[in-house]
Amino acid sequence: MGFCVSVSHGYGLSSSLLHAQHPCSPSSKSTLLMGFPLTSHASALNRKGFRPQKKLVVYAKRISGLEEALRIRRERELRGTEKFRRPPPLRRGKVSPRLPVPDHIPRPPYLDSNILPEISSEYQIHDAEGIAQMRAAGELAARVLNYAGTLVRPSVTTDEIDKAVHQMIIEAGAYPSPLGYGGFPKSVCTSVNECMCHGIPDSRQLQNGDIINIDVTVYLNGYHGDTSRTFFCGDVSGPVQRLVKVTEECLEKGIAVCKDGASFKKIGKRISEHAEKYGYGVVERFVGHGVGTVFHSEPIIYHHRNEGPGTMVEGQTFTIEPILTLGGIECTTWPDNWTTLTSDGSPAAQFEHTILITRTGAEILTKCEDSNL
Ligand SMILES: [Co+2]
Repeated sequence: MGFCVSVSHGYGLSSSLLHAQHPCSPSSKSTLLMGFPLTSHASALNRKGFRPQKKLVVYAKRISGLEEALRIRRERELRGTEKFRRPPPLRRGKVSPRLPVPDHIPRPPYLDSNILPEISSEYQIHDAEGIAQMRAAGELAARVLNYAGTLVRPSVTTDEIDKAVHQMIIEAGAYPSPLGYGGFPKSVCTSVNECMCHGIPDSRQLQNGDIINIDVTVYLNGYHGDTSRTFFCGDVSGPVQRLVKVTEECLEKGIAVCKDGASFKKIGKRISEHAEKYGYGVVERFVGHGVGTVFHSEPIIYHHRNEGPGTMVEGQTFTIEPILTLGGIECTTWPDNWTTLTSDGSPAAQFEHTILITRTGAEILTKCEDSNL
């Protein structure tokens, strides 16, 4: 699902530090940096190992020069030779009552509590039967997402998209995984413009020029399939279109390095390299995750440069779900404890697939044959 999980410090995850308890306000960001100093400079320096003080200064200067160039480029894009007009800030609409799920549909185990479940520490590695079930869950999630995308147009509300997604999922005999997860009130996440993830569907009508990420997770026969895409609503400005396109490319490039035995840290390296070419920020706070019979488990998949441990194993399933922004990567969470926006109001885009690791590569389980993806 588009519920990526929120990173705390260290390489592991602690559910007590998930965003519901710790919205990523600027103050919590500083905690993150103290305990988890994997900014692009720090990790670049780590790779080089110890350096004498003088060289370090030179190196830091070079990096800050590069960052400055990237910042100027981003600002130029925001000002826009292509007339990028920032839409009005996102406002919360009215959230309709929770939709019912028929009794015969099996429910995931986390519904009894409004507290976010612990992140399971076990990798999810499947036998042939499990792989068949994962394929089925992934295929349904992809079809639902594709359908949801066809509904995107000016004047449609995100609540209407939620209702349609909910209906399609229960008609397929599956449960919409986000519904009731940690108290989440809806069946899908809809994240518009500067909302980077976990937007709650509501009465807001989509506007011409909006972008919207729709994040679908289904729980089918005991297995979760998790996928999201960012869609255009009407005429989207050139700079924002480019952000969306590059974000999708970043997902593809992250997937391309995956295979049995590959290091997880390669994913973040490859994604960051591509995003940096365009001067886009890669959000660090939200990460990909193991997915299968459990919604969120290890491994934690960082999308930024990192020195995290671990290698991929054949038969393993996890998500990759990078979020890129046209400006800064700091985020702010609304009092609803879910809706997370870029702090500077710049647009954000996200794409996500559930993948299966094979001996020679990765199979995308949430690829929709009907779409271009
Ligand atoms: Co996810």
